[in-house]
Amino acid sequence: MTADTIAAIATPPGRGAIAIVRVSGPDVRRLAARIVPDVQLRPRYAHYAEILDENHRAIDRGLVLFSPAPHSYTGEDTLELHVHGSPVVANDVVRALLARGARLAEPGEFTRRAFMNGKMDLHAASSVADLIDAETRSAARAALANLGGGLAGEVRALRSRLTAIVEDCSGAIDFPEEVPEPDRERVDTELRAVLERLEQLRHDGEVGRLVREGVSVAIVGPPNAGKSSLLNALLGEERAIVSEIPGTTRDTIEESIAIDGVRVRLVDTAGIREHADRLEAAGIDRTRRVLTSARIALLVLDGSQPLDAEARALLTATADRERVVFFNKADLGEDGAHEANVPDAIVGSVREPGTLRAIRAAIARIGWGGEVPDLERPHLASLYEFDAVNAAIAALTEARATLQRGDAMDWIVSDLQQAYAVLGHVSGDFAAEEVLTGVFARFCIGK
Ligand SMILES: Nc1nc2c(ncn2[C@@H]2O[C@H](COP(=O)(O)OP(=O)(O)OP(=O)(O)O)[C@@H](O)[C@H]2O)c(=O)[nH]1
Ligand SMILES: [Mg+2]
Repeated sequence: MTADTIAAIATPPGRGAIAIVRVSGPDVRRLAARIVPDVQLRPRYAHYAEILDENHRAIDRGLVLFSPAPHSYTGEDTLELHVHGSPVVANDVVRALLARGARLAEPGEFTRRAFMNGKMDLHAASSVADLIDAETRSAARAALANLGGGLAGEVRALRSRLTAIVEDCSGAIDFPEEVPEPDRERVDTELRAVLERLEQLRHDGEVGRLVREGVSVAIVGPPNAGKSSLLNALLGEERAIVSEIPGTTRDTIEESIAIDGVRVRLVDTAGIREHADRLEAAGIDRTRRVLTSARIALLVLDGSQPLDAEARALLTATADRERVVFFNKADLGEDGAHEANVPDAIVGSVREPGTLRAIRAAIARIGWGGEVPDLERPHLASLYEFDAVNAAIAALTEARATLQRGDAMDWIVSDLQQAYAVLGHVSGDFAAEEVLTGVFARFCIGK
């Protein structure tokens, strides 16, 4: 049990209907006796009482809820004080608690204690922050699936299967006379089954990432092609300045739209051309950076004109990546579009609703295979979990290659042990301090 007692405001800063102050730790009963002396604490009962400051002056009247250990969020004695939603009142309650010996909680410290006291596994604890940060309904649903737990148990089961294989192999290595080598076919089948499950986990995790973070799309092309016009048309509002002067957009403009309920972050950029003044050149540098980091390149070209050198260079530069090629200004002609002859290119105009539909569909096809992503199973969410599962997949793939080459069985043991060890990070059986710090640093104070 943790030695000290922590307190913090759990509701957002600013005015509201109510504010909640949360207290957790071994000293909760004593603190309650001081600041709500009229209350005879009953577990999970809503007491209505006067809350006193350290000089016995009333701060407010509000609800007092007591949850004794271990049946509370943190697993410790906790107290929740619901007061009127004024920042002054809530702060005074915290100040009174601190004056009586409580300590101000660090970000995520309540949830960290819940994890430490075995109330939730690390994966579930980290999904609390994902739920709070969710920006779309599907992101919230996915986080809730993780909050329910289950991933740790699943990964633990995979680890036991690896241990069983290692034990079989070790017996044969240690006592070659008495213990026969395990059947290669059987070991391989078992490894394949574990690998398939890990790959499924990785796949679900990628869907989860998509649902949580959305997809970034860089709108790039030569000056005057109609990039800003496209951004405005997709948004349905005049967000970016559009003009017939090439080089109108100097800085990147980012806006989000939803396609199939997925957040799509559109970034309009400065048109790329060789001979640009200094200011424009700085914008073009930025365009190149956005292009590198975006998931999808949306290349906008003037399809009514023969292609110039910039348009050709961009077509070549984006040929090997995920992209949508859009020849705009079809109302003025399609010469450039026909000349370029790019498969799957969209030929049309930002002024045509059908063209916009085609562009949205192309983003959906590349971004999530056209199927609305949804995830109601526990799945990988943090970077360290992805790293661990990738490392385990690499080690087990190597082990299978060793088996198939017909090499000695003892060679696979270290790969299996490696996979077993890294998966311990995902099941939470083996959490390094850096990982814990990383997980809880994302939280707000009071959670
Ligand atoms: N006829 C026609 N004109 C268009 C179309 N799309 C855009 N334009 C015009 O093309 C000009 C350039 O449009 P912008 O959207 O500012 O082009 P841009 O690619 O953002 O240009 P920069 O910001 O300078 O790189 C404007 O005058 C638009 O009205 C189209 O489909 N047909
Ligand atoms: Mg522009």
